[in-house]
Amino acid sequence: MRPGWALALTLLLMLALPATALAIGLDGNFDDWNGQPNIPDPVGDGPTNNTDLTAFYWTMGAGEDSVYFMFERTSANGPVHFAVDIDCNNNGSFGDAEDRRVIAFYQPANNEGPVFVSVQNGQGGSITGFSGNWGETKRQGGSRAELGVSFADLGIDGHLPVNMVAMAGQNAGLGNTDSSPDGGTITWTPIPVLGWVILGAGMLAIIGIVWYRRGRFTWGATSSSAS
Ligand SMILES: [Ca+2]
Ligand SMILES: [Ca+2]
Ligand SMILES: [Ca+2]
Repeated sequence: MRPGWALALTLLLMLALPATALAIGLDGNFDDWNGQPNIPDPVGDGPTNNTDLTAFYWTMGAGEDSVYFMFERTSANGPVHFAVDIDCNNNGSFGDAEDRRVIAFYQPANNEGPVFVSVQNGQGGSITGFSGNWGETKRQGGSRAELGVSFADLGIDGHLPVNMVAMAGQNAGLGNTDSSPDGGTITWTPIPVLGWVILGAGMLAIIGIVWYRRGRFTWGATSSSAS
């Protein structure tokens, strides 16, 4: 392989690494979500203005032990229950004990955006709860809230695919919601094994190239001094 190619491959890997290590800060600031996986939802198809999802974002934590979600709705100031159902055992049902429903009760105020998270299993049993100032304030528009959940609380290790659907509803029971995607699910493997295999293969290729070039150089020097 020509040296230029090796350099190009190295640069490619350097570009790939920060993408997998990008960290989301739970701080009610949403610039860190730019470029993260997301699905937009139509404006105006929610039960009410307050419960009209406009986008759902998801990504993995930098420490590979948690996932982050971000919900966006139309600009509205009322309280709302955002939620994501996760088919953790990937069997097409959200109702198993292995599955999870993550509910974020978001109640924007003038100067803060409190988010109260409860994690339940697929049968409604409580797993854990926590809260933080992770949403926009009313003054900021009152439309976005972010949160993080550990793999441990989800009962997953991140290496197998899960199915997800996001919702926004007025009540904790989430009986009448705006769902995203409409009539489908998001399939996601938080830790993409194939990505790391490709990255590992790339690193091995570079090591091989360096070894080969150094070997040839030594051989060439020896050869020329001998002649
Ligand atoms: Ca943030
Ligand atoms: Ca919508
Ligand atoms: Ca399931």
